[in-house]
Amino acid sequence: MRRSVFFLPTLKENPAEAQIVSHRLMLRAGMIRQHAAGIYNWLPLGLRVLRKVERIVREEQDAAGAQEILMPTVQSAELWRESGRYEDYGKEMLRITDRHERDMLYGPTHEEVVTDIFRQNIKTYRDLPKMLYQIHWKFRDEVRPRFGVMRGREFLMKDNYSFDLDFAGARRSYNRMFVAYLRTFARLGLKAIPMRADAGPIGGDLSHEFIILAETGESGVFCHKGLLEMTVPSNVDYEGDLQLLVDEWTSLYAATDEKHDPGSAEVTEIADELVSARGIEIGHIFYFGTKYSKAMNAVVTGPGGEPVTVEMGSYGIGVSRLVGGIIEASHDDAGIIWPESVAPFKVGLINLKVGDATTDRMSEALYITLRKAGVEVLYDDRDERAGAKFADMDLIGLPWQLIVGPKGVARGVVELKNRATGQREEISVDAALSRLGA
Ligand code: P5A
Repeated sequence: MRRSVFFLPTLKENPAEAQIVSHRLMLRAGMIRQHAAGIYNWLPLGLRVLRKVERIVREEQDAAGAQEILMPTVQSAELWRESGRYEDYGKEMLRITDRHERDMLYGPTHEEVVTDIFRQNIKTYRDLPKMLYQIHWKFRDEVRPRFGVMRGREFLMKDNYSFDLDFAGARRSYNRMFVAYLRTFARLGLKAIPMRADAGPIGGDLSHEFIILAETGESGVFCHKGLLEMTVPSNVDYEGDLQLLVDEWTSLYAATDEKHDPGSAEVTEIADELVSARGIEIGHIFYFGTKYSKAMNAVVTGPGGEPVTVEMGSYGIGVSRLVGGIIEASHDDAGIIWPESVAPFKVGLINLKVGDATTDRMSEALYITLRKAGVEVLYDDRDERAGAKFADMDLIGLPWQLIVGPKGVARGVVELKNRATGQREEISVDAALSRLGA
């Protein structure tokens, strides 16, 4: 993509409305623009990141055996009356009346809709287990939407729902998601800590929140020090028994599950082995048994011909929140530092002297070669000051900067800068290309 045509409205100044660093940087880097309180437009740079996060989330859901579906955003209130949540959900639910005066709503979550799909189409235990997920927009009329995409009113969620014949099966589904979450967050370059949690309005008695550490987080983490050092297995056999792995991760909590008020410091040691920190909830998983299946009559025929009310769980990831969360976890004073797995482009190619024939020729050649090799590259071909180009490239945080100037070109060299380490080195054009995978 050529910077001269790319729709990338970066800002030099810090926008006054942004209180936390990720919100500031997303606005400054031209990723998002606010439409209304808690409702955002995603511009091309932001959308590229959102799609990459989405893709990793999807790959890990598929690997864990879940199947993707797409449910409507606008739902009928009737299903929610059946589950009993229509009145309970309160003001967070955006209620809509259609032209026939029917009560509708914009989905804040999809337990009811998916249970309805299930009961209409699955009748026998032979079709179990099933895990159905979607990646779709939700609306929750939050009292205090804030921090940009972190606490939006409209936000993108991955929501998965599991259906099993009995508790043992439901537990296996829960464990699969637990492990899929560890893998997903690791691929996104995040250290996520599973914490026992309240089930809240979703209901149920087994639940974990996944929290990434950040000074600006709204959740408290209170756990054994060892949990911060655990590493996620790079290879998982989902057909094997995952209970041991989950037990290992869940054995390292503090003695109490009570919500702990973290101090201001990022991670504080509060007792010999216990640490307290502040973090952002990026995922939340629930086992709630027959709460919805019973109320909505989601029943299958069991092995002996008897009717069995299915056991369910639901599993959410805040996909749009993750984009902000990754920035909270990875930035410096100059801007964003994208992990390669979600970077909007891998390389920022900077032409330091537009109009100089040899520099132009070299830059164009590099641009074409990288693109042909399938390397995602943003080519800054604008006639701007070098300082402005560097600042802009640092702000948007692409992992590599390839800098082409007249002096280097005369000697057959270019400069390669690593955004994360800040390290710059002069290397030959061929070496630069091979380092970038072209
Ligand atoms: C699980 C999937 C549920 O809704 N039902 C379907 C369950 N869980 S949850 O914890 O309420 O939400 C799941 C994740 O969505 C993100 N999230 C938000 N992101 C941005 N803005 C919001 N207002 C918001 N609310 C929830 C969180 O990451 C949460 O873990």
